[in-house]
Amino acid sequence: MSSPYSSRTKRRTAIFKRKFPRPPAGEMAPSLQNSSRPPAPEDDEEVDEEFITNYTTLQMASAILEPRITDFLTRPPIIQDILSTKTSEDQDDTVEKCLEYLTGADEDATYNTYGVARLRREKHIRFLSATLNRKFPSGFIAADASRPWFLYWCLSGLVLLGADVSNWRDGVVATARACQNESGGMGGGCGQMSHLATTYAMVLALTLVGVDEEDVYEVVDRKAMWRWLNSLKQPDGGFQVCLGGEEDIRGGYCAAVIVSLLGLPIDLTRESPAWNGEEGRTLFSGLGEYVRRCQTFEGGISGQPEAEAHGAYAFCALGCLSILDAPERIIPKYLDVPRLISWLSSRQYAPEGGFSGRTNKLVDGCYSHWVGGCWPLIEACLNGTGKSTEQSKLYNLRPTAGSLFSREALIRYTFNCCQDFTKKGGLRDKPGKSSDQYHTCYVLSGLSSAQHQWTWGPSTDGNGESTWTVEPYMDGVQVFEEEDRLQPIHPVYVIPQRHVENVQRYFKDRPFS
Ligand code: FPP
Ligand code: K
Ligand code: ZN
Repeated sequence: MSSPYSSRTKRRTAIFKRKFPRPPAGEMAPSLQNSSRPPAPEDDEEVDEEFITNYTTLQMASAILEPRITDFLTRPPIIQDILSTKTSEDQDDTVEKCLEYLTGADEDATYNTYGVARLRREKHIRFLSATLNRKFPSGFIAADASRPWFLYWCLSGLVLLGADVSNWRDGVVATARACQNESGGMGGGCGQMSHLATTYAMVLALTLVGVDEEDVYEVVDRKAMWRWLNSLKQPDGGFQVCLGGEEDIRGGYCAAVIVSLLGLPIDLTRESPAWNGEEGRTLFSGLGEYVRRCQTFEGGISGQPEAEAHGAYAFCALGCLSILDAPERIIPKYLDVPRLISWLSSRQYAPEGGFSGRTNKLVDGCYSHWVGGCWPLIEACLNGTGKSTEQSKLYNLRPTAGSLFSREALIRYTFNCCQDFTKKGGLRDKPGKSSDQYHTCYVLSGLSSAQHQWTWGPSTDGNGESTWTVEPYMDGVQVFEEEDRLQPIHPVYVIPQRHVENVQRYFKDRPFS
């Protein structure tokens, strides 16, 4: 039977051979440097096999000292689905486009000897700074409900890139003041209704600029915030994202972040919809159970019970649980970890190297964080101290040996496919899409996570508590340049650890009035 893909596959192989002359699988790969590529034939030109063979021999001679690149990152997938649909066509187009970039298609990029494009650090810094400094034209009216988000995305991206953000401090405080409502929480803009997502983003933005100037934290009306959170807490354990709005797992994660950073009490007020007369119920009662109800038949996590599993919600679920208790205790208590790992693993695609957000959809750079950011939390669950819980025994959960995902593949996707190499800068979903602040933030967060090793283990204070520590990830071949390593960010709060600890310390014993 002839496959509907055969002509397409032939074309791909031809493109591939001329772009990427290389010895058979298992041997050394040739250099991917711009300078060492053969001149590309025109699109309809026959591929000259003899030329390719000679060239390959030449390349092999010069490639002996170079590490090989795993085949699955340089060729179309070996197994193709025979059924052709819009979905499979989009997937094929994405593979083809990504292969071009993975093998050095961008004329404006500079590649290292591993074929990895260099980080355009200064350009990305300029892209994000320009957003913060700019007055937006009327076309941006829809973004008026996302002011705190733009602040968080830009400041977080800048901090990841190692830039100083202190000069935006006053602007952030002024925006926080304008977005905050007397009834508690922050809206997306001045005079807008408070929402958990925008409050979360605003609190993170404040912690990003407040680390060396703690007065900044005082802009938050904590008492009103606590009352407002109480009004959103639902009898089934979850949170509405705004008064009368939808209840979903974003609400649970954002509420847990806000409470734990601002040191709010978890007491439940009698006015809360969740109050049922039972003493001892708190803002966190039933939240683990709510998260459990979001795990789907696929093993992934949906926004609400009975919906479709999506990577963004997997991160919310794991982040939320990791705030409520130690990952090794609470994650296996509420989630079927093996099935979640299986689903998360299925999100990384080859040869693209990036992650998709859900089954049968395309890779997208923002999932480098939403999916990629799940791995340190899963590792903490598997490797954490005192892990002999009932669930971990039941599932025979064992410490990990090495990474649970391909860091190299994600790193190649990020540097080669997600950077905008024009003078605009910034990072993007995938080749062909334009860069934006949201993708710049989360592509960088995911890259940072792939470049570091976070460990959850006994604190060196010897106080018997566990804590997060971080080191640069150094195992195996490092395909990116050391200069292109980003700053680490906390795996639960997605801001630097120093900022998390500073705001928590500030509010720890502060009177709550
Ligand atoms: C689908 O978009 C996207 C979703 C179903 C979830 C989006 C949620 C977040 C990005 C994060 C929320 C988290 C917090 C903390 C507020 P799509 O259909 O355009 O993309 P896809 O094809 O990749 O699924
Ligand atoms: K998407
Ligand atoms: Zn995206």
